[in-house]
Amino acid sequence: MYAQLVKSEGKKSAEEMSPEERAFQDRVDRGEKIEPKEWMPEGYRKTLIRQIGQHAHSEIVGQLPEGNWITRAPTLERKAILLAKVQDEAGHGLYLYCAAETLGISRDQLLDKLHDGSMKYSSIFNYPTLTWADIGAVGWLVDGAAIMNQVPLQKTSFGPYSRAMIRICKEESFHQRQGYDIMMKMAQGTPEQKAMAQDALNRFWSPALMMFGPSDKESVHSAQSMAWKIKIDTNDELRQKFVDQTVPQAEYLGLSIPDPNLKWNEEKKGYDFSEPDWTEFFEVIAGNGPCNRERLGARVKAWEDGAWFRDALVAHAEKDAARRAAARVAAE
Ligand code: FAQ
Repeated sequence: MYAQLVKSEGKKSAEEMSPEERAFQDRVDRGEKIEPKEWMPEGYRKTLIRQIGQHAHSEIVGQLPEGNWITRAPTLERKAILLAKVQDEAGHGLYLYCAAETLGISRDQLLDKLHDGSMKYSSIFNYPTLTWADIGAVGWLVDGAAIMNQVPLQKTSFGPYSRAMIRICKEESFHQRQGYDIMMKMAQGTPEQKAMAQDALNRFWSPALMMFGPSDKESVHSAQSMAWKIKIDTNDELRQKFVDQTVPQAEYLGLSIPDPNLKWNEEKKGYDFSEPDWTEFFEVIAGNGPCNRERLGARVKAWEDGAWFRDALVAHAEKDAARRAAARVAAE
């Protein structure tokens, strides 16, 4: 089974719910925010830890494909912008780990689960960034897909997650614009640069569609997560919105979406498009994508290399606490 951490048992009917669960569901239905110390069903808590934790891991692992290009950015200005963007992703990871910690799990526990493979991060970061145009495609498509998913999450029912999303979305908009700006420069550049931009779009299009998760009929968590307003839209609804928003942007760039079945459908007022290769998606999330081992290896190494620093911080905090305690005793 590809979903491993929390088994969603399906949405309960009002009759199946306990009185506490019914009262909780009423609060969610009224649009009230749920705060960390308030009563919540265990499944709600676990689902949030799973989703927020995976989201945090995605931000942190997502620094790697872009970090790879900081030393090779074509100008000083591009380097400064990319550096700022990668730092923003670290910040997003930190807000999200803090939001997850309010649910009774520590950051160290979450990181252990990332490192031992029992928690996921977004499939998209298991693809390589081979050229500078890929950095444009990541900003345009990956941040574009991330915003499409995250704007509705500003209204999610859990207070700390919703508040983290408000700030994150502001920064993601800047990220998407910087990616599109790189694509614009490449698409309006020499024929070789335009070909690089097209090649980046060809490789990132389908993985970007996969970011929204499996099709609704395969999505095991959607029904319960939507009832609890942990998710606001279904995977397929968001994927459709993303395609409808992105196709005109590609046309403006003079690039073609690599999908022979892409066609405007007047009846649904949206594009018809090919499903991504779901076999590839399930392979990637099972750990067999092009860069899974490299990405996880880099995170584990960073964690192990940082052990001396974490130990030093703890030793300093303990010494400081002992000094303060001694000073208090001396003053009494
Ligand atoms: N990759 O039943 P569903 C970013 C898993 S942020 C890997 O549909 P759910 C910023 C899913 O976890 C990108 N695994 O699940 C940035 C579950 O497995 P589990 C991250 C995936 O949770 C930009 C199983 O499949 N954003 O990019 C994926 O209801 C540039 C069943 O699927 C978020 O995390 C996938 N694509 O819906 C950073 C947003 N899709 O956990 C740096 C918050 C599904 O049972 C550079 N998350 N799975 O083992 C969500 O909205 C949801 O969790 C979904 C999945 C929509 C991702």
